[in-house]
Amino acid sequence: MAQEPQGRADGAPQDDCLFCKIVAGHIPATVVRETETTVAFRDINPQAPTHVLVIPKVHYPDASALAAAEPTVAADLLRESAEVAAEDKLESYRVVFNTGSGAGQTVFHAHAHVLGGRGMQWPPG
Ligand code: DGP
Repeated sequence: MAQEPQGRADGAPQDDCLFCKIVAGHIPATVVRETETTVAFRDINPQAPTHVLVIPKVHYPDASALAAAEPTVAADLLRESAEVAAEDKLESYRVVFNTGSGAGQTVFHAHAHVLGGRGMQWPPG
């Protein structure tokens, strides 16, 4: 299992963070929405017809760390997830926060996966 990096706790951008580079515009992404605090862009490896990542512009290693440090921005992720679903006209959708490598987290910058456009099973794999 991959070693999880120890993320900084002050929200500052990290030079080695892929999603910080997307926030900065240094790596291209298909951005669907942007607010003062968040960016939403299509996942490079979509698992559903709609698969959008909603990320905070500040850097925290996962959603729990974000919620502890900046709860209003964590709420912004949920609000923007709903906006993404509405824009893609999804009646049902799933919002996922993979937290820790054992749960499938591979990018240690907080993000919500917004998935929809197909039937889904429970429990997830
Ligand atoms: P997670 O496994 O929960 O950490 O999700 C990370 C997601 O990030 C994964 O679904 C693939 C996506 N991803 C990785 N690299 C890129 C990239 O360069 N661009 C975009 N748009 N998505 C990426």
